[in-house]
Amino acid sequence: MSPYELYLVTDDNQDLDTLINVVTQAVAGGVTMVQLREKHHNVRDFLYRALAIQPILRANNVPLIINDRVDVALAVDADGVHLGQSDMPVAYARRLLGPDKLLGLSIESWAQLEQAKHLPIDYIGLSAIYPTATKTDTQYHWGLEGLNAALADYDKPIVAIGGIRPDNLAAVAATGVHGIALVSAICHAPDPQQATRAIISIIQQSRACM
Ligand code: TZP
Ligand code: MG
Repeated sequence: MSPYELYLVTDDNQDLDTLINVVTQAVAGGVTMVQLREKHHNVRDFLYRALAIQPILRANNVPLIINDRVDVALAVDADGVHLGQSDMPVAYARRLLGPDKLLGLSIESWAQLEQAKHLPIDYIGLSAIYPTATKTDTQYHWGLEGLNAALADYDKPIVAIGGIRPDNLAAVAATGVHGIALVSAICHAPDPQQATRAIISIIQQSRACM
């Protein structure tokens, strides 16, 4: 199983108690990686939120990835960083992080995918597969066709993100993509643990049909 298989990205609008509850339940349900994505909190609260969820993740051997901020990741000794195209260039992030931390990069176009082939990253986030209300400024929508073409073109692990929900999940998983990243399908589920279990079962069934 890929370590990226079910990659939870947290919802920056959820308060600390909700964040802890969602992460606890998602881990109990079987997510394989968690990215803390903070767009509204200051750096101090970002760091405290990372420290709040880190023990849950460590106890379950689930890697913690920090979105955007290399400094926060280093300060809390997270397992990796996920960067976008306007964040610190990955070559510099790699210098700070050293060889062992995971480093992911969001890819929003074919030109960026081409450039990514030469970068010191561990995986890419293919953004966005479908339009999504969670992030309304997505530049390009890959769809299943784009995802399949990217999988054929790029050697490192690909995590699909954006607009993936229980009803379109099976088709995305059936492409053989290494990981599926979700925000709302888990964070907004009435029962995140049950939702996570159901999602994993759909992913495993789709893979079994490949
Ligand atoms: N990057 C590209 S789309 C997205 C991010 C963080 C949001 C995905 O959220 P959802 O609710 O799983 O569509
Ligand atoms: Mg970013």
